Amino acid sequence: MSVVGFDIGNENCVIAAVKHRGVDVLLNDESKRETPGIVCFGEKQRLLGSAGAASAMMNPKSTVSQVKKLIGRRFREPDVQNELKRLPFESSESPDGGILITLKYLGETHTFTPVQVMGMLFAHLKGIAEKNLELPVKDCVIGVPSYFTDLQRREYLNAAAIAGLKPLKLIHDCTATALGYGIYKTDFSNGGMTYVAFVDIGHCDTQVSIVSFETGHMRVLSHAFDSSLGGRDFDEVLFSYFAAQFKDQYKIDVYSNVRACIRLRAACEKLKKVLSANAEAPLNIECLMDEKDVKGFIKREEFEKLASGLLERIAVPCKKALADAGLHVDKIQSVEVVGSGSRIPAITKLLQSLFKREPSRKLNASECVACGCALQCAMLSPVFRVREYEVQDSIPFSVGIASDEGPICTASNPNGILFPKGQPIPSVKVLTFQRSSSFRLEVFYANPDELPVGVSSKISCFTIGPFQGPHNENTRVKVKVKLNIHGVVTVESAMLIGHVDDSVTKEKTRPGMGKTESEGVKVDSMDENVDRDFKSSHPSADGAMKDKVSRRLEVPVSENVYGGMTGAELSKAHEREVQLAQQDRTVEQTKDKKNALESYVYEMRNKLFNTYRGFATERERDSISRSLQETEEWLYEEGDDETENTYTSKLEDLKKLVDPIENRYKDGEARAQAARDLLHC
Ligand code: ATP
Ligand code: K
Ligand code: MG
Repeated sequence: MSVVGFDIGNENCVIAAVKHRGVDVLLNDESKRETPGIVCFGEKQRLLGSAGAASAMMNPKSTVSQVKKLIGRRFREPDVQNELKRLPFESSESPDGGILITLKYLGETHTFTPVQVMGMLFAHLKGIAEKNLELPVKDCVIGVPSYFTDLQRREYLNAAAIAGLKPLKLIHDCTATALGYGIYKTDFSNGGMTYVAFVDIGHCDTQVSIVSFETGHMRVLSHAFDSSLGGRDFDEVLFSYFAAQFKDQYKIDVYSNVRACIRLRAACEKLKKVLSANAEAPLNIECLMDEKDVKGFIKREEFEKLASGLLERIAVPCKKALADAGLHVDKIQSVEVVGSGSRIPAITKLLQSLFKREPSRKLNASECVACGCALQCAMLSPVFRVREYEVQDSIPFSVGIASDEGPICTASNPNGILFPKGQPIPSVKVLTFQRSSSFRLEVFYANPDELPVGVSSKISCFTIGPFQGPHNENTRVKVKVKLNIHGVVTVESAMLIGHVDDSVTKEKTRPGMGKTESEGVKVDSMDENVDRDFKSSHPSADGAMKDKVSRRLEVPVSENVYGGMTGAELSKAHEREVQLAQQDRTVEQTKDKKNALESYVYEMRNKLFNTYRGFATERERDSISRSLQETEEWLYEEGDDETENTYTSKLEDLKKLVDPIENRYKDGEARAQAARDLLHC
């Protein structure tokens, strides 16, 4: 079984795998270490990754990128609207408020959700990994931004399921990076505890985490982020600058032309990269629009001035991460900068003055997340032995819970917050209710200020029941709420405890619930954290049940995730992906068969007049030669776009003609060899 880590970037995806001798980054079909996160619906088949990127310009309206920015989000969020404005494909609102992507494919109009497109991308990356490892790939760990909501995490898991992957864990990007950093770390000078700041600047986002390291152990102290600040915003600054300049200078409005926009953006990204290594850079685009060639030029200084607002924004999550970790900047022993968006020299300067030390670039900026994911996967997989290392991560958003009677406030969580910001992942809390019939629990983000702007604070709703409690004040329902390994909130179980009337429901006794779970999840001590629904009318005293026969009855739980997929929708999406993949495979196989026929024609024509010359009569040669010629012409005309079977049977027909001659040649060769052997005896 293979052990794989995926870093799904907005721009670049990286795949890593643990092999016997460490962690390797896997190469894609173009032998590249990074694969663009692009799905392009081509004329006959889908083109994914590098192939997708290569045809994006030809086919902008059928090319989907930045799907990570769209997954698990609402169509009407202002941020989503901004995003969609830049993306050339058609989009609309789904009946449940999500996003639908509409495009033409194989002559028909198709609609996909971001989850489906992400599923395609996952399937592509899975394929690359399988080809590399020559093994099926299923178990994996996938990196997610720390600011991903419950829904976004669930949608990632759905996309993975569509692709046939089984994530053992969704891990925060910076946590993965920190794991790769910490697991090999041996130098713990200052009293055994080291604090490190990880700053990851990608294409679309900036994430900062403060992590403490000790021997055999790391703990994430804080996560902070700007979910809409990354390398592309620096491209955008250049884009606006040149768009304005070209309007004056060349009288062209690039904003009015989709293709011109794409080309200028791409040129600005290149220019930005050149400016990372040079003090000035030129910009030349031939025939940008209205048949005009454009020329521009900018100095690094000028660029930094234009980008000063963005640079200031990078400081915000850095300061917040420090404040949330409760650490003064002097305590930070190292600032590890990753993500290719951070390669701008002005960013290094800014981080240096902020953290009062030179940022370190020891880690591989583009590969560290994927490698950390692969390591984590190996640690979770039963088939790999990895050194004992404890990773303690936490959520950056406070999760609240309310019942249909109102917020559930307890002594330990007076504000109705179940999992406060900083809560370790995974965690379980047990709530106790006195109810006699089914009830609902509403899970939500308790502090909207912690969320990215415009993100809904509604998460999910769980129905506990139906059950019929006996009308007995000592009967309680214990609900285990879990913040699971992916950072998703679920209700793990609900139990009816007390005097149970056997006629009401079938009984299922369970040995006493232990304090620790088999999966190694820490359950909050029951005594301290049996959080009681204070609003219930008869709070029962602890231990009231002890002398009596206590019975436990499992109560059904159903969940409704706002904006999420149902099981039926998920299996339909999976089927659709299987179908689309089959279609792609057919196109590939047809291409292969066509190529095989074409090469056979060339090879045989050559052999007929050389190697096989002496083994065919003139008549045979003429007739075969004619057939080869006809096939060649057919291939260029009506046979250009035929089915796999047609190419195969054409090839067989030709072989029937050529085989006798080939056999004669082989016989001749064999006889000659035998004669030679005889001579040598
Ligand atoms: P995200 O983390 O936002 O999902 P990602 O992981 O795909 O995205 P990265 O690959 O880390 O992002 O970074 C891509 C960004 O880095 C792009 O905006 C790209 O222009 C920028 N970039 C790459 N090389 C350089 C360079 N030499 N100088 C400046 N920027 C660069
Ligand atoms: K990346
Ligand atoms: Mg990234």
